[in-house]
Amino acid sequence: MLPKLPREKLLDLCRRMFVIRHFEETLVGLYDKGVFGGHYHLYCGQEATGVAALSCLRADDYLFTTHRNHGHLLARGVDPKRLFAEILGRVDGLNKGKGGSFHSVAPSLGFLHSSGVVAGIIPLSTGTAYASKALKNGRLTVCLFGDGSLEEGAAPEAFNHASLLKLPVLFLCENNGKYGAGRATGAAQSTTMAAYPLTELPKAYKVPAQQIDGMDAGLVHATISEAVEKIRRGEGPQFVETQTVRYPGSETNWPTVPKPTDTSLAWDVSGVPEKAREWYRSCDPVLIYVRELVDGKQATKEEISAIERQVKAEIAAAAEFAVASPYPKPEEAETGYFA
Ligand SMILES: Cc1ncc(C[n+]2csc(CCOP(=O)(O)OP(=O)(O)O)c2C)c(N)n1
Repeated sequence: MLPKLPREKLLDLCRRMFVIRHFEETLVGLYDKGVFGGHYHLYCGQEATGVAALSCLRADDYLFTTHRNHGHLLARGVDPKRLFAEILGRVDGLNKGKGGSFHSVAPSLGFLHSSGVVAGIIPLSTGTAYASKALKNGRLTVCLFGDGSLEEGAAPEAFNHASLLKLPVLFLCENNGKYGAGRATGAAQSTTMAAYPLTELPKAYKVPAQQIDGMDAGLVHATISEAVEKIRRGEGPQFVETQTVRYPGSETNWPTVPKPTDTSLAWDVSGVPEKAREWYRSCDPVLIYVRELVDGKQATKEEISAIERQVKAEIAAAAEFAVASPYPKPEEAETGYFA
């Protein structure tokens, strides 16, 4: 369903989803051409969660994210030029090219840390929530992590503290394992987590928890808005698990693009490789959203294509900017770090 928002806002969410999708598909192309090295992770397939959830926050709220961070940074408004440059290790990057894909941060937008250590951010988010409560500054913390984090001891420890102290923190678990390999159909994690459904874990610590469809932007928006309101009212931490299906191009460690995304795929997938067609037809959250906008008479196909064309041009220019940006100077190798 569509979020209950004015048309302008609905179209802005659409634009942000396109930014993430085209940014990452372009990134795969840069990697394939050997423009940068190292491992990176795609957020494709989770856009309806990131974009809809982050649209419910205030500009001064804190955010923490993981290795799958590009989508969160872009959804919050990071300049694609600076993020490309960061991932490519260039001096114009968000963090002067020293953080790379895994550790890109944007403190001015609330992102104090993104971590490749699974679950590492969960206690940190509880820390900022504790500080906000002590300072009475009204700032909420949102901690975005994958389902794998719940297998780490840091998660229950943080839930316990957040619950006892009624801290203003939203634990947002993006479970991209629905129908994943080696998992019972529709029942991901039943083989790796004794606490199943995953919401049982936070509930054991009296953190209210719910599981929702993460490909439904309207449902994500409604659920997160309500959770955020409860936290701001002082009711303490909330936990939401959004379920998504992995982008077909992320099935191996080295991402590929089955077919570059285009609005036209919302209605015709005949040009897509057979094994990815079903994903574009029924799982792709960007295409689901595009179909909902048109069916709900909020935009015409042409209007959406025009937004997409503008985003594609912006992303192409951003990639060009990053490729032209120099590497940091060797004498700067030891600056800008802390340990
Ligand atoms: C503490 C720790 N243990 C193991 C790893 C290796 N590792 C990297 S990604 C990953 C899986 C993470 O799964 P999930 O949190 O569900 O995120 P996803 O990549 O599926 O989005 C693991 C185990 C790590 N980075 N940190």
